[in-house]
Amino acid sequence: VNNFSIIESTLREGEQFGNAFFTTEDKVKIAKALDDFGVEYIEITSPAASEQSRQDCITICNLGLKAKILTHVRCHMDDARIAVETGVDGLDVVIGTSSYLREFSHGKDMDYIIKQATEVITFIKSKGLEVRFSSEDSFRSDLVDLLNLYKTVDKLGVNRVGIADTVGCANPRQVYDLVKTLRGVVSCDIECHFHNDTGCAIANAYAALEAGATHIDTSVLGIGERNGITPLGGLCARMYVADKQYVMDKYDLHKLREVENLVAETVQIQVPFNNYITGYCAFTHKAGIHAKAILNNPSTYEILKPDDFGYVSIGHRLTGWNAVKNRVQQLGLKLSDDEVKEVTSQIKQLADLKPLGIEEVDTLLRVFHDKMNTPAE
Ligand code: HCA
Ligand code: CU
Repeated sequence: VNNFSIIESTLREGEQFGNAFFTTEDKVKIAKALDDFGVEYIEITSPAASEQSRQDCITICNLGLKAKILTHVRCHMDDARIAVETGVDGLDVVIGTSSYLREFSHGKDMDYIIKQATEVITFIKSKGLEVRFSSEDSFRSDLVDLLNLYKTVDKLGVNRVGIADTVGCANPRQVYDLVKTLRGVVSCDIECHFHNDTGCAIANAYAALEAGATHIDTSVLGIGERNGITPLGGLCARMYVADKQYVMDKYDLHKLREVENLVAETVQIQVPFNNYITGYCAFTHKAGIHAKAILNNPSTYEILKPDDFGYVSIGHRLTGWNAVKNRVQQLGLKLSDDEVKEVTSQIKQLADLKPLGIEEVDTLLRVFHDKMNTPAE
């Protein structure tokens, strides 16, 4: 599993999230933040969707980012013709409507689909661009038809074929089996896209990678259609545990919080309290026995090392009040800047004797907060 790329789809799948209305400026900010984080690909909404989408697509292509820019289009010549003129590095082509799929899974119209796919793929390749070919709702499609179709497009020279769990019904074992089978049939790369309706999106991504997939679609905080897809941060947590050095070399994990906060603010949601890595309780321990062990040796109950994700230790004598203010906000406590400065000086005094663990600091902050908010008698 230590050879994969992220196709970051916040600006495509994420734009289908109920609360998402990205302006050009929002898109540019998000694309830059994702590029800083280090994702290999940024997927953006089809330029055929609207004139503004087309212009934004061109704008993002002109930013000169390190990440490759992909757009996502239906398997139609009309869409492909518009997309290849925008400056993108590649096209993620998807077999469009579900009625196709229904016919497809009944074995009808297979010839039509192959003809259409051949025309579109050949055209994109003639422009020297990357191309991925994917079917929607792969897990409820007829396996024989699916494999035949993928075999055909593999021979046409696509860079990747894609599997999409459009409705979020797949479980990790089904994913493993399908990807493993597909791995034996095509020689190109395999991209996977998992919806999270039953909470399997990260596990499914991991199972796909174990079975030989090479590319995983994510979005920041998992935003997308319904309850979304594999979240970027959650996938990073999963892969960090599988191969820490590989993940740390590829991605700037310290920037995860920043990109999540940016997207959360843009679509007006809160980062969930129990979010992977960045949720405010991700590294808090309440049970006395856990807390004590953590203080002696953090790896006792923590498989993710907070420092690797940009957590600044605030329990030492050099702690600045801004770092303390961050933690106060994470804990959902309300303190004025002056109050934060006051509690910071208390932390420094105690830390002069011995560095404090995050537990001790949290307790101190809560006690201080309660004191400030208790009406004087
Ligand atoms: C869509 C559906 C899609 C496509 C996924 C993909 C899905 O909005 O077009 O092309 O990889 O979940 O099937 O997001
Ligand atoms: Cu999707």
